[in-house]
Amino acid sequence: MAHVAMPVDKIEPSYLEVTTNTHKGLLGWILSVDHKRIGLLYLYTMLAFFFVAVGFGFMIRLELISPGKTFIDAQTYNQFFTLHGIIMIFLFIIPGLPAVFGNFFLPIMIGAKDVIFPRVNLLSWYLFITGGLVAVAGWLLPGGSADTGWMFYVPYSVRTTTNVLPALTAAFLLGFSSILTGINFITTIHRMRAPGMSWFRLPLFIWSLYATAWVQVLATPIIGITLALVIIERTLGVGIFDPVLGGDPVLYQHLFWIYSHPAVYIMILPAMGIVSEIIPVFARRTIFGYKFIAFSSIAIAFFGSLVWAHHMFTAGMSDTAMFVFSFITFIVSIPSAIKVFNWVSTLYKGSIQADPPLLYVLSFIFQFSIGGFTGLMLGALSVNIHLQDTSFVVAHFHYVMFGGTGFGIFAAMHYWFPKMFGRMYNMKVATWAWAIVTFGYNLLYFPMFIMGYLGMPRRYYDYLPEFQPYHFASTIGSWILILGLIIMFTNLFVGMRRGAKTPKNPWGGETLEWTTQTPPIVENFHEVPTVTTGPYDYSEYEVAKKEGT
Ligand code: HEM
Ligand SMILES: [Cu+2]
Repeated sequence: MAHVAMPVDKIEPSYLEVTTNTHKGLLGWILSVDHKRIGLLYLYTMLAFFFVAVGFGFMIRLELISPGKTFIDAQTYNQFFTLHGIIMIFLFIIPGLPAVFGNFFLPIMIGAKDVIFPRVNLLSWYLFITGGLVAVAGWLLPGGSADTGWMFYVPYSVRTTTNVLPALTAAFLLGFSSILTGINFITTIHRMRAPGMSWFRLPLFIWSLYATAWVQVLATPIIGITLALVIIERTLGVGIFDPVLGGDPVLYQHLFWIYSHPAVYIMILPAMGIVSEIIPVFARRTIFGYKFIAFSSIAIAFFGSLVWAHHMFTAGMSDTAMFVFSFITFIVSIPSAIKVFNWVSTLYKGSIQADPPLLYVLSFIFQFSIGGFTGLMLGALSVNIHLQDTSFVVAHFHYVMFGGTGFGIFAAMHYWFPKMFGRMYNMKVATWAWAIVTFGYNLLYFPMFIMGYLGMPRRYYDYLPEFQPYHFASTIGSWILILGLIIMFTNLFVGMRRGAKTPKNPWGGETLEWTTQTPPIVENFHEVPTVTTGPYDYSEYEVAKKEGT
């Protein structure tokens, strides 16, 4: 661990009490350029949007509990899953780890007092909150919210009478927020590292954020331009994508997925980073294959940018093109598998501390593996033709995005909670919540694999009676999952207000954030730390264990 000068017993007011301006109350928060406060602003607003989107998920599932109409009509059903998908992707999963935990912990983990562009950082949150409000505003306008699905496929998104413009504008603004965060992180990692913090001493969460930031900066402008073109076509009637206007709808799909597939790595890479952070701490073992894990993040970002058309195997591409995209899709699974292999190798023979952060990581590994394997199935041309646009695909992306990144966010919340708030949540309740969430989650999505394989289409409001047992189980699963989420968030909220005070390093972590005061001071460190070793060095612990002392 790093050498960090820390005046003994000098506790200063934390970032929760003072900040970078003199304002008190709300203004002290929304005008603060302190990366920790900006991280919390993202956390609270992101969770508010998450709860709204979970509400839509709950209602979608409730409608599907039995064939025919349950409580909403088909048009409302289309609007619910569209807003559910838009919010979950652009306002929860994409900002979840980079904008919340990256903002809070990246500067501390590299030994810096803030990101390099603090005002740009605050601007990225303003864009985030504006984009979020615009996304839901469509609901309040005549015609109601968009019913296109979160992919805004043309020509329907050019022709639909619902309010697709606010949703398109929201995604455009949120893309900018993501780009600014990426620029901030790349420049900060290059320029703000503490003395001795060389690249191979960087925590793996930082490597994953670095790879993610390059995808944010290089891929996001493409979706921005594409959505702007749909807005132009819709408002000015210029033919770009709509065949009636001489446009090409398949071109839209290429442009959309050239961003949206790499976007899944903006979602999963930081979650993989948090898993690499937590496993060594709760296994008390030095991570297995540090450099392989670090470089596999870069490899995933690179190869992940070359597979976008595997979403279009039923869109009429040439066999050669389909063969190439299918082949590269298999290649991308290799660096992901390297990570899973190294995580499991680190756990093997470790001194396992089964606390909530590790429990969510174990669920991550189980669910992400199912998501990964079914991704390989969908990458195989013959299987894809059969499963495209079925609920098998819906199960697949929920296993990678929710079962992966979502559970990664839950793991990060439970891991860094004591450092962020200086208090601890109830461990027993947290463990029960984890069990209920994990069980409900798998009961909700696993039946979707089976019925999708049997031919249940996605985005259908009604279905044949033979699918009902699966839908019934899946809906019950959603209730159990949501019950677990309510227990989890209530426990964290109570912990934040009344939890027991924690020491600065309750888990025995070996990275810089565990050396700071708890909660940290505004400048993070009393003086710039000097880094002398790599992260996760548990060699002493392992030797002692071997000697049985
Ligand atoms: C309580 C939690 C959730 C429930 C009950 C739920 C349920 C569902 C269901 C049933 C659908 C399929 C609708 C259909 O095709 O007819 C769906 C679609 C979707 N869900 Fe979730 N989901 C939840 C959480 C999430 C999370 C955390 C994400 C994060 C990425 C997510 C992202 C999506 C997306 C992108 C779609 C596709 C929407 C579209 O077709 O345009 N969901 N969800
Ligand atoms: Cu893809």
